[in-house]
Amino acid sequence: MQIGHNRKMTGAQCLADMFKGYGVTHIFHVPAVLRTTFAEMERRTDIKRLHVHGEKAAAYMADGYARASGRPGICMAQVIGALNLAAGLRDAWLAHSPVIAMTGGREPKTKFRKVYQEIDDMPAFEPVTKFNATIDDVARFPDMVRQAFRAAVTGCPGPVHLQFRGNEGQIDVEEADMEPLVEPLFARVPPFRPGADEGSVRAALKLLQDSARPVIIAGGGVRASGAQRDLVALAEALQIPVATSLNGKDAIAGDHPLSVGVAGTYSRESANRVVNAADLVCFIGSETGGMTTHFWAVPRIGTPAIQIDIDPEALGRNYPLQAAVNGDAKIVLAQMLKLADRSSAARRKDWVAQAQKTCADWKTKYKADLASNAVPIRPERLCAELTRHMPDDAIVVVDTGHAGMWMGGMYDLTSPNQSYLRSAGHLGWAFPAGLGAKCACPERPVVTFTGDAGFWYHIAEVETAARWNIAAVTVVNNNSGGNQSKRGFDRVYGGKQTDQARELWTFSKVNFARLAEDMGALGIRVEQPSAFPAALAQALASGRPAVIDVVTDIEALAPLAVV
Ligand SMILES: Cc1ncc(C[n+]2csc(CCOP(=O)(O)OP(=O)(O)O)c2C)c(N)n1
Ligand SMILES: [Mg+2]
Repeated sequence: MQIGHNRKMTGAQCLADMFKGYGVTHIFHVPAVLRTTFAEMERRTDIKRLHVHGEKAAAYMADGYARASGRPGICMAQVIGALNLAAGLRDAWLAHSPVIAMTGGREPKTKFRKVYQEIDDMPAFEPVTKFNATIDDVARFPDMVRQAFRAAVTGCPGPVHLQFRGNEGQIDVEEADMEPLVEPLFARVPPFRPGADEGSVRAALKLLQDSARPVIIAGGGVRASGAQRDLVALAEALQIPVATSLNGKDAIAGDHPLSVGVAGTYSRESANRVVNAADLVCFIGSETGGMTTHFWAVPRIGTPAIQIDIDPEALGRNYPLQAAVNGDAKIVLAQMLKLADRSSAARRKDWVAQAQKTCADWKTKYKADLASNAVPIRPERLCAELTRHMPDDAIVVVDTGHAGMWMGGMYDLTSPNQSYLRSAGHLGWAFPAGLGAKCACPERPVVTFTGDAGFWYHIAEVETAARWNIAAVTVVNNNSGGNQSKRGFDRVYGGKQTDQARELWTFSKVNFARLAEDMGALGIRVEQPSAFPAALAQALASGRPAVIDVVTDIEALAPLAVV
């Protein structure tokens, strides 16, 4: 690109200036990669360069950073760590999170000659990136970095990968005439807010207004668009119950009278019952994937459906549509609200009462578990305590497996200011992602919920959190095993496991509070349910990274999805 302000500079200087221009505040990496760039960053910027204990954790931190802030998260690895980094992009890919991964690569002069530590890494990045490119000439730094940011945040966001020539990206020492121009438009999600064609908006609205039993299923696209309040405003205006996907859990507070909970597999019974009793389903910013729909049983294929999405290819993928609306969720919801016929809400009075009764029935069914004083602690009680004591502006970060099931089903957000980020399937994602979220939003409390198996994955990053004083609070649901696996092993052993079978899913009992203390964090062990609120308050007030090790019941199994 000819832009007229070129000057001779090194790739390292150019890249450091571009990071600064895009507002990058943190880079998560395992050395040695782009060393000269790191030296230039130190001279030219205030960017924090977090040296962490593994490339996968670096990618998860960048992912948590990106999901919490909407700004691309940056992670880096040298050539030998590249596929560890690629593995860490898989969750970002599944969750549409704008992560930019940078790796060292190959020299044209020596490739295919069995260079130490080297393989062709590029194919491994293909399935987990929107844009996967090599930089072989230093003069390409400016346009390729701009393209990386542009690709990461536009349309449906997602990860990108840039491979720099040289196993450690030594191309950054070379000089060229360059302009470190940045495009602030592409420094965050969403860069554009396209409105929808008015005909499609009117068609969707008419279907909702005419319907007696509609339900909205709000997905992560609502968060990406910052459309939570617009969604609630439309639901209130037309009196439509709102279920969410697990990824979209923070689209509406759990205590809102129209909220019915998370639908799908890691879900709440009331949400699935309401969705399956609906005569019209309106998906907003949702992939309509297997997790959200319990593998297309909630709602059943054939249920009349409407879909609103920024990505035209998502429209109608799994449910034939009566109306397809392509646009940014916030703008489309505003368009709908402007045209909405509020008088049609009266038509849905009985339906809303039915949905609220379904929610009340759920609460009655789980009342005893949510209030249980049992020791070891019941996870339901832990979730209820988190609902009661979560700060108003917290970012809640949740792992997968039982952690996703317990928190998806039993925990409620109580304020529109709270955010909820969840693993898109990878065990071990939440702890480093929570650290990344805290780096992105240091002024907000971050509370991560993980099982012990999930915490073990990246436990070394407690030391990173202590070294950089990343004051995220991590709650470990510690049952000394991966007990989500229990049901599956019960099944294969014909209902009753042998003693040996437990070797396949249990661990030794470890006190994570003590380990955390040894690594320089605050560690608190909780064995009585009544002790949890004070532990959480102490952890949040400490201003230090904190691990609350909660000893829970290994026999407690999360309820399965109802159809
Ligand atoms: C990368 C990865 N590997 C394996 C799994 C399968 N998996 C899901 S939950 C789980 C065990 C979870 O154990 P823990 O975190 O202790 O939670 P618990 O079920 O005990 O509450 C496993 C192995 C996964 N989701 N991700
Ligand atoms: Mg466990």
